Amino acid sequence: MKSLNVLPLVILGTVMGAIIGVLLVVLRTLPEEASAQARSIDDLYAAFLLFSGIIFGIVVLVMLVAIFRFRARPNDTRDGSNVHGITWLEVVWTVIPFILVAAVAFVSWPLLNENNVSGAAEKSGQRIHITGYQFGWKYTYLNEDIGIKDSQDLVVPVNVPIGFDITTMDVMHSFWVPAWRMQMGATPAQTNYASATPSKIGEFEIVCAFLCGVGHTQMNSAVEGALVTKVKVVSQADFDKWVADTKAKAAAA
Ligand SMILES: [Cu+2]
Repeated sequence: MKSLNVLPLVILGTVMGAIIGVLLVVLRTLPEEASAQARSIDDLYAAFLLFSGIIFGIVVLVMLVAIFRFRARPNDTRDGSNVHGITWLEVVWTVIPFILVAAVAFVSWPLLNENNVSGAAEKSGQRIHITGYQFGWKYTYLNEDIGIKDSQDLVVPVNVPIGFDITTMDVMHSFWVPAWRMQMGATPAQTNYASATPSKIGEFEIVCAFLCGVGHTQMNSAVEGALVTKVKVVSQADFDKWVADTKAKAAAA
């Protein structure tokens, strides 16, 4: 029976995969980083890309060589031998993915905790309730001194931690601000929490990240004619002015 010498393939696959990984890290075209948390998320993403590239290199190289080496020759109509379980191999292919997935969790969990600024938002930032619906978002500002309800626009002050409570009136949606590297599902009959500290003044896309029905594309502010508007990050003075104007308009109506 033919065999395959796997070790050199693993070494070559690691090198090729590392090159692919580095290329992906260098060439990646992520949106600008517009929150205090974005940098650390991107660094983690780059590490995972490199890691995934290496696994990809090994798996694909071993697979391609095996496909070539064990291919059926013309006129060879024999069946393959009937292999019925190789315990050590099954243990290996269970333990290795377990270790990999656990390692990913071990590095992600502390970072997600560190990036959670809900507590700071509660003390000295803004708290905003987001309600998703088919097909848009409504924002209610929970800080008592603000009291804006069901706004169609999301305006927030720069460099202030913002805590979001997210829910939905109908189906599942997912509130995503790519430039903040923040995404959280909106689940019916449940409140989910997310937070971010916007670090750049400007307008940034808001995208619904779950396919939520025929109007799903309308929940992406990057789509022309979309109902959802971009989030506006402004200075504290401009934010105060927006709050005063919005309240005056509501009072007049
Ligand atoms: Cu949606």
